[in-house]
Order: sequence, then C-alpha cells, then structure tokens
Amino acid sequence: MKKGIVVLIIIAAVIAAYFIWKKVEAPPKLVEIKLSVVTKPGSAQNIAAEKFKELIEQRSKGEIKVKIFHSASLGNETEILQQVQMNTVQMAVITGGPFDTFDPIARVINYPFLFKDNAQADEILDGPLGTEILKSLESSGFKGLCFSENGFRNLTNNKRSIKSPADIKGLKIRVMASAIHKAIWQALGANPTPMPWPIYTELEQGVIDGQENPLWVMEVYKFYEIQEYMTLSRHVYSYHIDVASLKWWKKLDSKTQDMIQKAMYEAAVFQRKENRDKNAARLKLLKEKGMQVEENPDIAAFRAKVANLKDMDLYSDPRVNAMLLKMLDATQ
Ligand code: EAX
Repeated sequence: MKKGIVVLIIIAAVIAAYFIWKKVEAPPKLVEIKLSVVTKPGSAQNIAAEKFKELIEQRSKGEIKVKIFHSASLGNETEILQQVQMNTVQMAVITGGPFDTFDPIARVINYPFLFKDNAQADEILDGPLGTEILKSLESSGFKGLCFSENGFRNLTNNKRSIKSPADIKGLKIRVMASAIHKAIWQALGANPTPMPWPIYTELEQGVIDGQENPLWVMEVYKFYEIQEYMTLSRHVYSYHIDVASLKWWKKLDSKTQDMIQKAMYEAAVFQRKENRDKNAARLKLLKEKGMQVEENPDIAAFRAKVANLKDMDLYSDPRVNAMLLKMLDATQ
C-alpha cells in the first residue's frame, strides 16, 4: 500500500515537472511584429513592408502577425530607430541616411557616386561587404536583415535648371539627418538643411529651395506640383536597411529567425525590382506634369567636387575607414 502511494507521488511529480518544463521551454505560439516605416502606402519602404507581411503571415500559417505603422505614425526615422533599439517596435524599413547617427558605418554606402548601377549595388550589398555592414549594426542594438532600396537620388529645386555644380551655389537644399549627406551638399556649394521626412510643406512654403530623392518620391509625394526643375544627378544610391530589434531577435528561436530573415530578403528583392521597373514610366509622368528635366548633367564636375570626402573626419574612425576603402576598391 505504502509502495503504491510512493509510486503515485513520483508519477504526479514527473507529470508536474513535465508541464512546468513545457511552459518554460515552449516558444510563445504567436509572434506579433510591429513594423514601422516613415513613408506612406505606395512608397518604396511600404512596398517592402507589405510584401514581408504577406510572405511571413502566409508561411507561418498565422503564427507570425505583422502590423505596419506607416506615414510617420510612430515618429520620424531617427525616432523609429530608437524604438527598435528598445524593442517597443520590432522591425523597420529605414532609409540609409538616418542610420548614420547610430553607426557611422552606414555612411560608407551613402558615399557619393559609389555604385555605378543597380547590378553593382546588388552585388555588393547582397555580398560579403553588405553582410559585414549589417553585422556591425549589432553593436548599436540592431539586427540588420538585408537591404531594400529607395533608389538613386536626384536633385529637384524651384529656382533654376541645374547642369553643373556651379548652378547649385547658395541653394537651400533639404538633406536627411546624416552627416555625409550634409557634407556632400556643402561640397557641391549648396546650403544644406537637415530635416526629417516629410518635407512637402517646407518646399511649398519656400523654407527650402530644393531636395533630393529617387524618382518614386517625386511621383508618390506629388513634388511635381511644387518643384519645377529636376536634374538626374544620381549622386547617391539610397538604400534601406531592413532591420530588427536585436533585443527581440535574441529571444526568437532559430526557426522563426530563419523564416523572418528569408521572407524579408525575398520582400527586398521583390521591392527593388518593382521600383526599378517603374522608373521609365515615372520619368515620363514627371515630364508630362511639367517638370523640366536635365537628363545629362555634368557628372564629371559633380564627382570632382566631392572627390575629397573620403579624407574627411567623417571617415576617420578606423573601422569605418577600413570599410570605405574596401568598398571603393570593390566599386571604382
Ligand atoms: O523616402 O528622407 C528622405 O529623403 C528619404 O529618402 C525618405 O525615406 C523618403
């Protein structure tokens, strides 16, 4: 009889231990992701975010849910990145510029006239140098997943047609919150004004004379209504970093991490292609809307003005400098 009770107690203890262990070990069933972008639906960032949501929700059979916060509803890109660091936002698609203040390594890809075309940008950013940059963001609390794109940036303004840097002199140009972007426009002779997105009102009211962004921005944000001149300067390849909170990432099991990584990369590849496929039609539309487009600016003169940027203090951190040299070596 006594023996029977002991056996029962042991069985009960084993069952209890099993359930306690299961509760501790079992990953939470539902993963909820807040994903933030500063721009509105139809934007490059949003297209990458929407595609990611579609892929991951389908593949996880509903176990991973994504809620997208767009149109600066959680603040500007710097503020979004702070929330990602704290894990109050789990993921974001962020333009390369604002990363600059979190980790100066981001400056390397913003280097003017770095990539000669889309194919080269993909080759480098999807390759070992891109991976090294993503990895180094971990020291500032980010898990860099991959790169989607804004595209090559072009100058618009409301004062005059611009063919060479001499025409830029004194123009008040809005730039992203990024030391390298500011330095580029200083070197080109403008009066650069850092300002977070969005900037339509400032352009409309003449607080700034111009801005620079890829073609989709001029269409989606209707800049053709308020900017008369555009120059196809293609001075910087503007990337997005598709990023996750490192704090959050570390808590996910490896299967979930792999699924997220894979879906975000596929979304990025999809978005880059769709962005590029639309550029010819966008240029046509912007001309039809009345923008005067300088299609053959004096790029050699632009390049000459920014040739010394690599020697500036901006790149003096040994880690950043080493990466810049590797990048220039691989591209120029
Ligand atoms: O897509 O702030 C900027 O100029 C960025 O390019 C923004 O993401 C618009």
